[in-house]
Amino acid sequence: MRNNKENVNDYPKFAVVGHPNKGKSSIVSSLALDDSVQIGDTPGTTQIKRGFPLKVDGKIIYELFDTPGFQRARRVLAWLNEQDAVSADKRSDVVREFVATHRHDDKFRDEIELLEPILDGAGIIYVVDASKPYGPEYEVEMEILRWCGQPSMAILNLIGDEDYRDQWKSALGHYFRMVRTFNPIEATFRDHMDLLESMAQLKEEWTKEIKVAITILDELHQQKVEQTIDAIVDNMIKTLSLVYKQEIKGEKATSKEEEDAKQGYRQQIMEYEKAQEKAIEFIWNHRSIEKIENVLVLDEVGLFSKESASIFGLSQNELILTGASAGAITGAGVDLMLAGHTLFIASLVGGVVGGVGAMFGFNNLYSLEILGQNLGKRELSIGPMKNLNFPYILLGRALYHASVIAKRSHALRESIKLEDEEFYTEQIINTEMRKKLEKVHIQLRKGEGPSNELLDEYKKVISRSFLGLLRE
Ligand SMILES: Nc1nc2c(ncn2[C@@H]2O[C@H](COP(=O)(O)OP(=O)(O)OP(=O)(O)O)[C@@H](O)[C@H]2O)c(=O)[nH]1
Ligand SMILES: [Mg+2]
Repeated sequence: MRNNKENVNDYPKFAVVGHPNKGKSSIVSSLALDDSVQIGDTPGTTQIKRGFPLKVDGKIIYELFDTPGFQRARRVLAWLNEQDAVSADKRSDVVREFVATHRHDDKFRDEIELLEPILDGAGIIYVVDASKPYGPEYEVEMEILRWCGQPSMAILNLIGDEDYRDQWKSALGHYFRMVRTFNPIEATFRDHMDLLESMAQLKEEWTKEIKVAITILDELHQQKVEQTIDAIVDNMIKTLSLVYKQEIKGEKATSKEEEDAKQGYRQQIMEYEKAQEKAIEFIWNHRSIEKIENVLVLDEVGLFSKESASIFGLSQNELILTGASAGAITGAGVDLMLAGHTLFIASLVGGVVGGVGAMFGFNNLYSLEILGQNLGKRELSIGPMKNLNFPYILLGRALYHASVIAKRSHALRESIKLEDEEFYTEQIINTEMRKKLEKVHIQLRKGEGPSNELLDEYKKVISRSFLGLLRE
């Protein structure tokens, strides 16, 4: 009986099939935006079929079946050919009979797994590695697929550096109406949508639904971008306005208490950043990313070296100007601020240079105060951060992380490296953009909340920068 309450049966389904180790699972992973699909270098990674539905707002828009590769294609085809000659429209029944007859035969386990979703109505996506030469052994597989009588297309995946696509195209053209190149590792959002356009042509009944899916995915992508910007802006505000308080026992803070408070402050900033990254990974459906060094240690000398006096093109002169307009730095403070690159790192590295921070006026960077003298309870208060470069460091890290995540194919299993010095020195925020951002930073440094109007402008600037990075 049809279930018309949910779209249980009606969404398009595709079985991704082919020889072992040709990138079938990688294609499923990238098209289903699902990083839980098992991918591996050894043939036979996928042992059983599994459906990966792509859900948007709880509704399935299409489903991809990951399947094991053909193992005994020749014997299957021999069996099919041994049956009494049947007309083309009955051939899928013969395949069905093959599956029924051999269901418990371990020899054909892989073939049965891969044929089942097709016999249940899935369209066929046949995957080949076109960086290897074509060979007639693939014809047996394609012939079996032809017996299934389902709409089908071939995908040329280039796993290695060679390119035998022309050979493959002439051969595949005999078996498939459509042959497309798709690289699951490097595929961009656009490539994904283009492939869907092709898939929409496979079966008339699915055309409309896949076109709708494309629209839904476009909107979803837009939504993800907006959510990402929100996450970044929220974190900027939270971090830049952070005031960390810690109770002290005596009249004055001991150096240990001061160190603890600084440590607590740093820790909080790092935790905020980690939470932001998690939130952004979640937005983009990356659930199990491994990251190499991801903590806001700010101890990479290269990042703040004198050679790169600017971050985001912030020249020393501009730094002074920004400082003056911020009203935060005066007189001797300017020198202090310019030394800030190294000083800031020094103060964050802790241990070794704990004293250096104090010597050069740690207070000027963090504003370390003792509060509540009269209440019998004394607190050390650190923040908001006064260092003028800090917002740009924070923003640079956030934009870099977010753009890597947003562009990342779900088929990629490599861990990501988040330390890319090059990135920070790039002009991803120009002077005009920076002026707008600075209006908000100034207020946050003063411990004030920015107006909605300023905040809107702030979001727009960050959004422009992020969209630029996505296009790169
Ligand atoms: N560089 C590169 N590597 C790829 C590409 N597609 C797949 N691979 C790699 O090729 C190997 C096999 O990929 P899978 O997606 O597991 O292949 P499969 O066809 O599902 O393999 P089985 O399940 O064993 O049949 C993995 O190491 C992938 O990372 C690609 O387009 N480029
Ligand atoms: Mg696989």
